[in-house]
Amino acid sequence: MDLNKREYVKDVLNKKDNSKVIVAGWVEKVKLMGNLNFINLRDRTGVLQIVAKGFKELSKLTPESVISASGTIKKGQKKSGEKELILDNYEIINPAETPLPIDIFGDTTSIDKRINYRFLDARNPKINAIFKIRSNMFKSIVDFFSKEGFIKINTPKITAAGVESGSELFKIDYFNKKAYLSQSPQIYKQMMVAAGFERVYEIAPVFRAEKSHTTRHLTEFIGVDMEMGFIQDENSVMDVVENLIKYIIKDVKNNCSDELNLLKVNVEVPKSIPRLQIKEVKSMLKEKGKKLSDNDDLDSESEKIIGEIVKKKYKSDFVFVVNYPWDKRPFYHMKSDNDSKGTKSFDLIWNGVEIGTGAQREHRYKILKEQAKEKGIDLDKINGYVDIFKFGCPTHGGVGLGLDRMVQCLLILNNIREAILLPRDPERLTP
Ligand code: AMO
Repeated sequence: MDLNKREYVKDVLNKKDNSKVIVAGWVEKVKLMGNLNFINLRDRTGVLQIVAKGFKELSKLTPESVISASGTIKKGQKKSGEKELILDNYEIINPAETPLPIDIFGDTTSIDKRINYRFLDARNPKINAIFKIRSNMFKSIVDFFSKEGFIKINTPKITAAGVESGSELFKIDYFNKKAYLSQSPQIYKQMMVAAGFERVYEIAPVFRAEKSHTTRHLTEFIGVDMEMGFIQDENSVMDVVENLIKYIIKDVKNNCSDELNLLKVNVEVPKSIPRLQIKEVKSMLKEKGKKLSDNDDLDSESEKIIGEIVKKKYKSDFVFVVNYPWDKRPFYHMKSDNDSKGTKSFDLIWNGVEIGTGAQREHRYKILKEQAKEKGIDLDKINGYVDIFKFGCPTHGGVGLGLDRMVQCLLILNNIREAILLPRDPERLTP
């Protein structure tokens, strides 16, 4: 059968009666009724009923086999009048063995086993829909940044040192030298602002050697990082992040309504995202029985509670928490103007999960050196970083967002592993 002439199910369903077509896809179901047999054929666009008069050998056709089929389009017998294909001929491209190792269309297989067989799992239209939406989110982010004049950069993922003090590095053997997998493009995005690009972004893998067994941590995730120059303060960055979020949700709603319906997800474009001082947030938490000291960070439980409070009080799924304590922020965050214990920083929380961290950066060489010293970091060890601030660097700031967490939050998935095709965590290196 000539696969060059193959048409998609979605298009075939709109053809006039008596049109001759060739389709190809996976056998979802075979119904044997003696002389009149039926095949449900699925491709990436939908499911088509094939009516086979005769073809007794269809009893041997196993579910999930891949076939091509030719025939004539006719209005079907169903009430909906949906078109069917009256089969002339078919070819088995690849037969599927039985039994299938997972329950593709049911919910009896554990997520762990489903991921072992992701190439089967993703044949479920609901799973497929998650990744179509994820793909659209990626496109929305690229569209938004391009529209806003950001340049897309690609930075090395094999590096000599890290800058994210809190997270662990994966060591690699680099021709007998020590090297690490990149835990953030932080240095490079700041470097490219100083290089004169002013506005840069990157969407790329980020590696974290954290032994976290949670529903929101991966050891390899996709970071959406941006950095922008000549900012007034951290609010300039939050303005852009807020517009990005609105753009993504609007775009996904416009382009993925079928997938959102299939997943029964209703998302609203936020009107505006409240910006709350961390001190204020801590007193709200205290009222709910969660006590944190001035220097504490928000743990995941606090983020969950604050998500609920904000939803009730501000009718918002999102909140920016601002002015995190210097104790808990990396050395490159700028300290607050009137409070050396605070920073010009923020986290973005979506339905109780942190999806982004950002700040105005310290661009003044001397002060940056002092801040590094205060945190016990030897700046000489990250030479490339120091030089950025010696030869003309504007005020700047940026954010790092986690794409996988954003997909998880948008689709209200209970595990980040549902939001990424092939997750990596402390226990998983395959497939
Ligand atoms: P941070 O370390 O907070 O900040 O990371 C930014 C965002 O990345 C996501 N994220 C993760 N997603 C999945 N698994 C993980 N283990 C994981 N760790 C982080 C989260 C988080 O908000 N350089 C700064 C960003 C900046 O200031 O521009 C940074 O990397 O969504």
